[in-house]
Amino acid sequence: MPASPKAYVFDAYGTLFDVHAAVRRHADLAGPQAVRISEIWRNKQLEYSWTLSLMGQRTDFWRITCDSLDFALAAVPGWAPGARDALLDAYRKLDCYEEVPAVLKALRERGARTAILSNGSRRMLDDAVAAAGLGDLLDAAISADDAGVFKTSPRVYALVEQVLGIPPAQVSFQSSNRWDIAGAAAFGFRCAWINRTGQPDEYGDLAPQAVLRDLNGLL
Ligand code: 2OP
Repeated sequence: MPASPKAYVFDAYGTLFDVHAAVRRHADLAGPQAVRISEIWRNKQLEYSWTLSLMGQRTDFWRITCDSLDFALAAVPGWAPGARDALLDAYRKLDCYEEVPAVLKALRERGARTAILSNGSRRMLDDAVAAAGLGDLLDAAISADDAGVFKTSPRVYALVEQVLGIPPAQVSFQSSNRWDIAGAAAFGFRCAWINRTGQPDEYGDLAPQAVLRDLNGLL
């Protein structure tokens, strides 16, 4: 049986922080198609990250987050004035999922290191971690900014060893994004897919070691 991981590294958006919390918080401003706005916003944000990475263009994830919201608001009618600013402000302070603080605390009590590895810009991650009160429960919040490219480039996953000094085989990587798990598995991390919404599996050749409903399954 493999030894326990020395580090637990988490994707941020969708895994620790609920990306749909911003629209939920301002459902009155987002209008009758709030859920659709949130879905388009997230999907376009990811699309832009992959498109720009393939072009070799370096772009701040906050810029992508603003551009993708602009697309969603242009595509879906019915939102109220002030929606854009309110949604962007809320995105900087997203709710974390309820089990996150206790799970991070328990992992650290076992002696493991804990960290975020995210496409989010350094400032976005600092704001999100502070707003959710997770600062004392994380050893590091590692931004893809430092690699100049977004996940699923191996250069991003390589930042973990550079920052924590722990080799990939001793790292457990958690993400709710199956595409991120595929990238992390290809890189050599042990992976847990946090399948919060019961999605069907994909990327069959790049499977996680575990599929969990939420982060409590790590304990
Ligand atoms: C991340 O936090 C975008 O969810 C992705 O890296």
